[in-house]
Amino acid sequence: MDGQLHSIEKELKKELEKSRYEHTIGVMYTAGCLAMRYGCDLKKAMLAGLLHDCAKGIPSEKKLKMCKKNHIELSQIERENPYLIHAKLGAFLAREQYGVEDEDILHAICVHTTGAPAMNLLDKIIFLADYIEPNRTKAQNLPQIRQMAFENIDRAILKTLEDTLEYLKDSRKRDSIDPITLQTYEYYKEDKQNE
Ligand code: DGI
Ligand code: FE
Ligand code: FE
Repeated sequence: MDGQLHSIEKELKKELEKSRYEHTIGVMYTAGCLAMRYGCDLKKAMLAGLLHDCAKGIPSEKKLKMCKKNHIELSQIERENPYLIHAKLGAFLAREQYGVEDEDILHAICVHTTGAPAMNLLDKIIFLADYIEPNRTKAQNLPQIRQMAFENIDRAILKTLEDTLEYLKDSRKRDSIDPITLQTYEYYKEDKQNE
């Protein structure tokens, strides 16, 4: 295996809880498969998949402190829901701690939780791989979205966003939905209608 991937894997194994580490490896290989399907750079997809949750093990208070110290700007919704911060902070750590300089990889890590309107191919691959990797079991419609991911990536993104919003509306206060998640959903809904 690629030396960089291998050494980061070893580091993450120490940083993350076992189940989170297994999820991370699942995302790395699923991102690799999607990269093969859609003609994306395989190494970049695997590296972004491997590192996407690298900040997940940091306690909320520490995440907030690290963002302050490193001038990482947070939105209101991120301050209220600190678990959302692992995306932005993960991109920062991927650069500072794991030595990744590729801006595409850092961007894909940064937008992996909420998505973003007009995502590039690598962003889409990481967003979806995170949702469908084999260790995921809870989301509704997983078999359908897993198949769709390899047939029509934009349709799979739209379905994932739709289900995530529905889940968030059911389980939390409506105002804890990140406006970026809503904007992303609206963007891909429009996009499908114009097809
Ligand atoms: O870090 P992971 O658990 O692997 O996955 P993730 O980074 O996609 O985070 C998943 C959680 O993020 C899931 O519970 C749904 C939630 N999420 C996605 N969009 C939003 C959101 N949570 C809030 N509060 N607002 C959002 O817009
Ligand atoms: Fe995540
Ligand atoms: Fe994840």
